[in-house]
Order: sequence, then structure tokens, then C-alpha cells
Amino acid sequence: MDYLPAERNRGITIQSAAITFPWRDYQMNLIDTPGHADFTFEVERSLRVLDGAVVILDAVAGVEAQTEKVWKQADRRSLPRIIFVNKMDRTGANFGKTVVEVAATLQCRPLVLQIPIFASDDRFHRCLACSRGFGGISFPNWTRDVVNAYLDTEDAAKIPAALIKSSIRKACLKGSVIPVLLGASFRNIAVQPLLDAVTNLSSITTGCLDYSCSSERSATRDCCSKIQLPWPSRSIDIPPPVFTVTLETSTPTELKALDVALDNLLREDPSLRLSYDEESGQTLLSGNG
Ligand SMILES: Nc1nc2c(ncn2[C@@H]2O[C@H](COP(=O)(O)OP(=O)(O)OP(=O)(O)O)[C@@H](O)[C@H]2O)c(=O)[nH]1
Ligand SMILES: [Mg+2]
Repeated sequence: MDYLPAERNRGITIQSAAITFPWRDYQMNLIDTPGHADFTFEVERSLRVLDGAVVILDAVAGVEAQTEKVWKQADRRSLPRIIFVNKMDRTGANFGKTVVEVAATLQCRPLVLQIPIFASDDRFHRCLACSRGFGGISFPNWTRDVVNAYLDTEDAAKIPAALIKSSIRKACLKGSVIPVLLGASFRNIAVQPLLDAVTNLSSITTGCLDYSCSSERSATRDCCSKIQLPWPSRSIDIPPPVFTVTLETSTPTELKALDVALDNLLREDPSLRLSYDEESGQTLLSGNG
């Protein structure tokens, strides 16, 4: 989804981008956000429109500093989350260690729904779903229905899968557990179960977006009374700028063109700030990358 020339050159995501695709009976609206600390604002402004987030970890690096930051941003918005431990095919990938880090560093209760299966040459091969057996009846968030089903038979294998699924879903939406899945997206291993988990475990909205008000002059932070949002509208916390550049023009024509460009940029990106340095007489533009 990285399409900007700067994203292609640097191999990183700079700007959040959205894509829509069908999956099973659903329409998925996916927003890919940057992972680099300089572009935190792009994450912040995406979080408020999400039904849920998939937090992708590198199975070798585990929980990184920026993961903690984004996790706290999602905490502030009580956003349901699924963790996907990616790059399980890399040398040094360690699923168990990553899960322990998730619990300790992100201070949540991870619910492991898959285990990795390796081939005889130690290469990551596939994952095995363990939503029924893993953790057994000791998972503390089982609903009364699941516990009753277990007590009736005293056999965890006889509890209907649908009951287990709905119990996990409720716990996930409440944020009392964080489902953890794994795979290797680059090799297309276990991406499909992840998409299924998104549809099964998240709060997919059925309301439609009445985007009847459009205006060429509307900006990212504008409120428009005609748009019916299926989520509560909250303002965006804009982080302090991470860069400042000096803007200069050599001709009045260029100055006019610069004014128009800046006007558009400032409306599009509320993290940008324009200031004037009295001493040097220079115009300064600050922002978040
Ligand atoms: N070995 C391995 N490499 C992967 C896998 N998935 C992604 N990569 C590699 O990891 C690098 C980064 O991938 P991206 O998809 O750009 O990662 P990202 O998290 O979007 O990165 P930012 O946008 O900078 O936050 C690329 O070189 C990918 O080829 C995987 O499953 N296995
Ligand atoms: Mg990216």
C-alpha cells in the first residue's frame, strides 16, 4: 500500500492509506499506518475511525519501543486489538518469548489462539489453531454458558465451538484478553486465519456512513454536521513537531504559488504549523515528518 515515491525509496510507510476489499461475507476497510516514531500523528488520526486494530509484531524483534507508544494510543481509545506475530520464518523468530513480552510490556492478558509448526529442517511451516484446547478451561474469561457446557460433560472437547468463539469475542471486545495469532505474511502463511479472526472477533459496524456533505475547503479537523459517524467524534491530540524547515522564494510569483500550496497543505495536515521568525524574517514550517 506504500505508494508515495518517498515511501518506495525508503521502504517505509509515511502516510496512512486505506484500501477496501471483500473477505467472506464482509467488506473490509483496512487502514495501514506507519510504524516509525516520526509519523505517530498518522496513527493518531487513523485510530479514531477504527473498529479494531491488528498490531503486527516482528517475531525476532518482539515488542518494540514504538509498539508500546501505539499501544497506549489505542488504550486511550479503548480500541479492541488482535496481535499478529509476523515474520515467523525469520531466523531467531521466537513466538513464546514474544508472547511473554506482550504480557509484561504491554500489560495485557494475551490469549494465544495458534501455535507455530516447524518442518523437520526447522523452517516455519504453518500454524495450528488452538482456540478450543489451548488454555483449556482455565481461561478466566469464559462466559457462564461455556462453564455450564463444561460442567455438563466435564470434557472441554465437547464444548460447542460457536460457544467458545462467542466467549472469546466478548472478552476481546471488552479488552480483557488480547488474541494472539502468528504467521509469515511475506510467504502468505496464516494471513487468511488472521482475516477470519478480524471478522470473528472485532466489532464490525453495520451502520453506513452518510457522507452527504462534501466541501473543497473542508480540512481534517473540521466538524461537519451532516456526516453521521458510526463512532463518537473525538479531537486528535497533535504531537509536537519533529522537524522545522525554512521557506524562501525568489520571485513574487513563486511566493503566490507557495501561499496556495501552504494553504492546501495546512488544511490537509493539522500537524503542520507555520510561523514567522522576526529576527531572520524567515517563514518556518514545522511538522511531523
Ligand atoms: N522474513 C520476512 N520478512 C517480512 C515478512 N513480512 C514483511 N517482511 C519484510 O519486512 C520488511 C518491512 O515490511 P513492511 O511491510 O514494509 O513493514 P511495515 O511494518 O509496514 O514497516 P513500516 O511501514 O516502516 O512501519 C520488508 O522488507 C518485508 O519484505 C515476513 O513474513 N517474513
Ligand atoms: Mg508499512
